This record gives sequence, C-alpha cells and structure tokens, in this order.
Amino acid sequence: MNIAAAGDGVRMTLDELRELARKKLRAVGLSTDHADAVAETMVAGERDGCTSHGIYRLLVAASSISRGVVVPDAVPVASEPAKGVVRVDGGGGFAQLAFERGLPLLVQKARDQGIAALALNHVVHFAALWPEVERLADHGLVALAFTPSHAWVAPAGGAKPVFGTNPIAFGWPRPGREAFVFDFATSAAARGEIELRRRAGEPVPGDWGVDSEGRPTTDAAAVLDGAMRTFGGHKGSALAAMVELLAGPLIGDLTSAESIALDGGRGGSPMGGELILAIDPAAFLGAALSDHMARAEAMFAAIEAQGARLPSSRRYAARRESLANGVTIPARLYDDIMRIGE
Ligand code: NDP
Ligand code: PYC
Repeated sequence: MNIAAAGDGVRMTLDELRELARKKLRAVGLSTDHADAVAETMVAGERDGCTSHGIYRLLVAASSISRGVVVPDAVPVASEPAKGVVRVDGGGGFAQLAFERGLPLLVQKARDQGIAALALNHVVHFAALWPEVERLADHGLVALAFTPSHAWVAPAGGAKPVFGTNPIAFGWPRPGREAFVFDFATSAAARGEIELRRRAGEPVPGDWGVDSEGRPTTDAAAVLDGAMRTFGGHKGSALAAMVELLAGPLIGDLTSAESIALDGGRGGSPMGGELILAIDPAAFLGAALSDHMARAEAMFAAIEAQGARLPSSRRYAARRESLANGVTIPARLYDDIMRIGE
C-alpha cells in the first residue's frame, strides 16, 4: 500500500482505503460479501467528507462484531409479501448486504407499478442513508429512506431517551446531473458527530443534549450518557416518532427503545429495520415527464441564484476532490484502525 504521511494524517487513494477497510473487516470475521458491501459505504462516506459515517465506522463495526451483536456471515433472504413490497430478512447481519440483495427487485417493482417499498428486517445498522437514496435516484427514481436506531434522544418537552437518532433521507433524480439528495438525523446532531467530538476532547453546542440529570451541558460524554435533543423542537420530535413507526412496527421490526433493550448494554450498533420507498416519476407524468422534471430544475436554480446551496452540493464537491487527490485519515484514527484484528 503506497500510503503517505500528510501533516498529522495518512493520505491514501480511495482504492487503498477500500482495500484497507475490506481487509480489516475480514480480519474481524466478516464474510467477504458483507465486508465488500460494508467497506463500500464507509469509503463513500469518507470520500464525500461525511466523517461521522466514513472510515471511523470501521471501529464501530469491529466493536459490534467482537461484542457478538452481528451475525458476520448472515445470508440475507429476499421475499415479496405483496405486489409492491420487497422484504429482505438480513438474518442479523449488517444492513448493507441486505440492501444490495433487495435493490434490483425494488427498482423493478417501482418501474412496473410506479411505487414500491423495501423493508430490511433484522439488520444491524450503523451507516448513512444517502448512498441508498442516491443509488435509487441514479435509476431515475425518487426515494425516501428511514431507520430507527437506539433510544438516545428525548422527545421535545422531556429529558429521557425514547427515540433513536432516526435519519430521513430523500433522493430526487436530475437528468444529466448529480441527484438532489439530503440525509440527516432527526436529532440535533448524529450521535456519530458527538462521538467524534468526545474522541477529540471538544465540547458540543448547548442545545444538542442534556446530562443524565436532564441538565443542559456542552460535555460530549455527558450528552452520550444523558439524552440527545431532537432538531427543531416538537417538529423534529414528531418526525423522529414517524421514523420509529414507519421503520419499526409498520414493517414488523424494533423501535429504538426495543433495540437498545435487546442490546443489553453490549454497546453494539442498533439492530432493527429500515424502510425504503421508491417512486417512478414516469408513472405520474408519462409523456410530460421531461416538462415537469424541468420545473423541478427551476426550483433548484431559484435556490442557488440567491447564494444558498443545495443539500449534497458540499458532498459532491468533496467527492470530486477525493477522487482526484485521495483522502487524509487523521493519525489517531489511522492508528486505531491499524490495531483492528491484531
Ligand atoms: P447534517 O446535520 O450534517 O445534515 C446533513 C444533510 O444536510 C446533508 O444532506 C447536507 O448536505 C445538508 N446540509 C448541511 N448543511 C447545509 C446547508 N447549509 N445548506 C443546505 N444543505 C445542507 O447530518 P446529520 O449529522 O444529522 O447526519 C449525518 C449522517 O448520519 C446522515 O448521513 C445519516 O444517515 C447518518 N445517521 C445514520 C443513523 C443510523 O441509524 N443509521 C442515525 C443517525 C444519522 P451535504 O452533505 O452536501 O453537506
Ligand atoms: O450517528 O446517530 C448516529 C448513528 C446511529 C446509528 C448509526 N449512526
């Protein structure tokens, strides 16, 4: 591996990073097909400057495997319980391979029927959702994805965890251009962001969470031990509840409270489900498809014309830079990664 020290980090190409991730995941016992699928999302996160869900997640995945939270050689099984529904039982493995197994059927059903849903069940989830909605948008489909996590987040007006950090991702295809994509936690920040601050010894903003006594704090460790806050007060709180319902009871899977109870203090990544919706614009628009997609472009142009940016524009810029020049892994993180599987 031709890696180079760069400042207080280690610079490498994306191919080198992918190889490192696969090797380390296999070293902790993950089967090759899982290791490849999981490595891909970590590399995508690092490439796009999403460090809380980039290569740092190797530490998280290795820890979940060593704590016995993940079935490392699970074989995802796809089924079609209804005309517009694909279900993939992940068998306790990581969600990435289950998504790969369900994707072709989801795309086919969305094209055949105009709209389709994919439920991933019994999967361990630590990843960002944008790679999934972006893949669907690349197929010309509008996409939404939701997953609960572990009960770390208090409802607006409370101070005890009920919700997970419960991300919502949305993808919109833009013919000839990179898709419009957003993806964020319904908590004030992703937990991974707070974990990175704790590792770096940095404080968090005062509105991200409370300590275990319900007092506001800027201490990252105290928030992790206490309760995180939703974004946007009661609005984020309602959206977090919606994610619990859509990707929990609706698809026959766990809520964040049930998932953390199942974990039983092992500290693994959340076990549960994910719901992904795919909509084919052609089903609504038929021959008028390109006229109406052009109207969407007018809205994007109106946003950018006033200097505001589109969600995902920073990510695509980071991607171009990483593809050209590689990425730099912080020295301490690199050292921690190198110790995986030793
Ligand atoms: P952020 O608060 O960083 O928000 C990210 C989204 O908002 C991106 O789409 C980003 O685009 C966009 N955005 C940010 N700033 C602006 C701006 N000024 N103008 C326009 N758009 C903007 O994300 P979170 O920290 O909440 O979440 C990070 C990741 O964590 C997500 O990918 C999520 O899926 C993941 N996550 C996963 C969980 C799981 O259980 N699996 C749980 C919780 C989170 P851009 O990327 O271009 O900056
Ligand atoms: O960052 O909140 C988070 C998170 C939870 C599960 C995966 N990422």
